[in-house]
Amino acid sequence: MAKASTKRPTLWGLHYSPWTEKARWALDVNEVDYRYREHLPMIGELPLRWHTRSRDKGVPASVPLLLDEAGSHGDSEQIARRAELLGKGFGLFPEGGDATLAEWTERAQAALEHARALVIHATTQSDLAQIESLPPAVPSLMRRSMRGVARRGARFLARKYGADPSALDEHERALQEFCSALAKALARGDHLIEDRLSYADMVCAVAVNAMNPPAHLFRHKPATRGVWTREAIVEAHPEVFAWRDRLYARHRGL
Ligand SMILES: N[C@@H](CCC(=O)N[C@@H](CS)C(=O)NCC(=O)O)C(=O)O
Repeated sequence: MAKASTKRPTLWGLHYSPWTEKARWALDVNEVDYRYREHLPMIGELPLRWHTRSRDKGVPASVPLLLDEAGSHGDSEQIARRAELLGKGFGLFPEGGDATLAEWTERAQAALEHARALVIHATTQSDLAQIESLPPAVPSLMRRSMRGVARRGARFLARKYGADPSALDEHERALQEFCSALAKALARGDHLIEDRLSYADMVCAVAVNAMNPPAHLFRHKPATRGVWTREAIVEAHPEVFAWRDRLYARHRGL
């Protein structure tokens, strides 16, 4: 049972974003009762900046963003730690696991940034993915003519996060290296710290999602699934994707 709270927390996120997924997963395993709200890049930028106005200089306003009685928590790891306090205290940050956790958090964050650059590049090249990314409220007759809005959204994110969509080989190589290192670490067992699910497993699994989304994502958006899929990496590291699927089946109910 989640601990009682006077105000129900609200999580703002992007449902397909791996960063949002880290926060949701941590809130869910902790059985925190929260409301979810979908952020719209570009359009939601100003309110997002306002809610995260206490962030450090130079840090972009981003989701996931958790608003609760203690204030705003604007970073996925901060939210996961908060989830441990708000909820049942699952134990995502085991004592003695700090060094391993810091190492994988850093590697997974770098992998996510490389993956984001590739997704943005692929999105700008795919008319269909741009159409699929428009909000469902846009009527079908208008979707094709409005795909430029989605393309502007992708370029906006590239500028905001400093993604370099021209260094395609470098991004791909970095992702291959991340998967090789992860496969090596997982050869000892399914968990990176002790023999149980921790935040280190979560950050790596969501980084893997950014190279090949789990089955429940983009089910009816084949072009979007395509821009998020790195075929060569999926072929080179089937064990890593099989691990992600096992983790999701056992610990995410998906
Ligand atoms: N430090 C943040 C980074 C999150 C992040 O990069 N979020 C991006 C995901 S693409 C985002 O908010 N994009 C939407 C926007 O900037 O409007 C965390 O780990 O939570």
